Amino acid sequence: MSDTQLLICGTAFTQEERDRLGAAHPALFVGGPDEMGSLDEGLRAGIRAVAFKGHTPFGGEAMDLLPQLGVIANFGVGYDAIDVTAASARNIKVTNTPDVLSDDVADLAVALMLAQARTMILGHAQAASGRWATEGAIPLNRKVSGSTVGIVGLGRIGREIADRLAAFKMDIHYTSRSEKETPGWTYHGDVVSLAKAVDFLVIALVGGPETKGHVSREAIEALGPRGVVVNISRGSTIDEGALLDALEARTIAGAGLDVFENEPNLDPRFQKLDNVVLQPHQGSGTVETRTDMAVLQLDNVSAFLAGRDLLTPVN
Ligand code: 8YV
Repeated sequence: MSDTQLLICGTAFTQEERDRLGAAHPALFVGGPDEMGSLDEGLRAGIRAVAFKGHTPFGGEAMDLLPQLGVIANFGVGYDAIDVTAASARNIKVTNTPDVLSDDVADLAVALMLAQARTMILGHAQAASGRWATEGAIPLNRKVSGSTVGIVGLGRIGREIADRLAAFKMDIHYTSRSEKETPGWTYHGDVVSLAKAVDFLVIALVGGPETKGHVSREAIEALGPRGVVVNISRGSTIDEGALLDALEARTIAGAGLDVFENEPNLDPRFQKLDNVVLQPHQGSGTVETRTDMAVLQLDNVSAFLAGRDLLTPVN
């Protein structure tokens, strides 16, 4: 058996992130859970902690290849790639990186709303190309401040988004597992009722099987022709086919999206749309926040290997 107890798992790690983990604990590396079997059995036998980054499924089969595994420390607040039920059944703890990224993700949600409604992509092209001088101004667009927004999921990130939009004098509506202490905001028991009541629908749900397709075709239809969908959660939380149908037929006004069903290979139907603003899943992607996430992941690994309490366990 080898002395190396940490396995860094995921091609999504930057070299700097790998170096930080490796400097704290001698570590092995694999590109993803599906490559676990390529490690020598003797090396696998010593692994007690996995630092994981990415969105490739991490299931029970991969866990079984690491007989001493006690913790999977995820880089990210969303841990839908990890089969937590399988981990718990094997007495493996899972940790994530909550809170440290909420501000950035909420900032991007607001940016997507503004960029879509104020046609900033078109405006940039007009200014940068010189067409402003030759063709004149772009068509008038759409006021955001003071309009009505629906937040789907008022968790940590949803709350940050709502707080920002309250400063935009918006009328805040939301759904969540249960009604929260939110004076002046309107709770809805289901997403269709929420969509009917608002112009902007911002999805801030956790990913995973429980929320798959939660924003349904019916909800998208209920949003109506002035409706704009913003998604910074997971592509799986909305019926993407229904969203594309509605964007193509203009039965909704548009969308601002940071997440997609099949990342990074987007459905080619997205390329033909002029009523969307698309981002490459970069909600938490600032230098500051990615550093905080990396440090929290490492702190969880270190706590486990030293026999201390985990900082942010999810099971
Ligand atoms: C990813 C994210 O962790 O935190 C999450 O749930 O989706 C992101 O911050 C990041 O893209 C690294 O995979």
